Amino acid sequence: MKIALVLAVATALVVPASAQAHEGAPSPRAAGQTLRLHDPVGDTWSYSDVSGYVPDPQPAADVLRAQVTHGRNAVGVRMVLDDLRHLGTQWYRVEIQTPTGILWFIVEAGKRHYAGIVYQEVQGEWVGVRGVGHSIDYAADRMTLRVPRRLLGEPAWIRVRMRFELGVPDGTFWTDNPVNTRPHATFSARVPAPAAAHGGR
Ligand SMILES: [Ca+2]
Ligand SMILES: [Ca+2]
Repeated sequence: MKIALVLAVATALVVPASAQAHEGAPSPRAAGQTLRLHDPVGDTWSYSDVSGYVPDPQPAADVLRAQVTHGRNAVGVRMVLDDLRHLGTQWYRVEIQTPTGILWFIVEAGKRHYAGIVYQEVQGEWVGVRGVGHSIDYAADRMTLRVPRRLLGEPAWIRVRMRFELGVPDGTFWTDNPVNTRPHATFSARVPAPAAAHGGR
């Protein structure tokens, strides 16, 4: 019953994507069903409640690579950082756009939960979500998120917008994303579903 409830919530609260559909100038086709992104070293930004974004190298928040895989059963998102550590609180924010909407996922890691907890953001609220898997490997500087396609409505394609944020107790935050060298990420190119996942077309 719990699973059914979560699925209903996820389906009901998909937000129309039209407003953001033109961001990021995606190419119409991604190579295969895996999209690989490479990001520069040192393009992290710091900010706080009282300051704007300032270029500020921070290896513990520096995304170097990312990968989006659109598999037959699930969408996989991987982020590789320069020097991921047990430091402060960390948020991996992953938005998955489909032809019918956008779903927001967050993996939060921090003191006493550096293994990470995955949430779905639904109308500003963070709710637990079943069936979404994640892992954080601090030795490999890598976070992996796996979202079943059924939770996304078995989409013909997806685009992903992702970013990493690190906050430390003095109120300083850093952010980076694998799509550009600016503080704010844009959506990736489309990653189509494997033909077998939507009727063999
Ligand atoms: Ca980077
Ligand atoms: Ca970047």
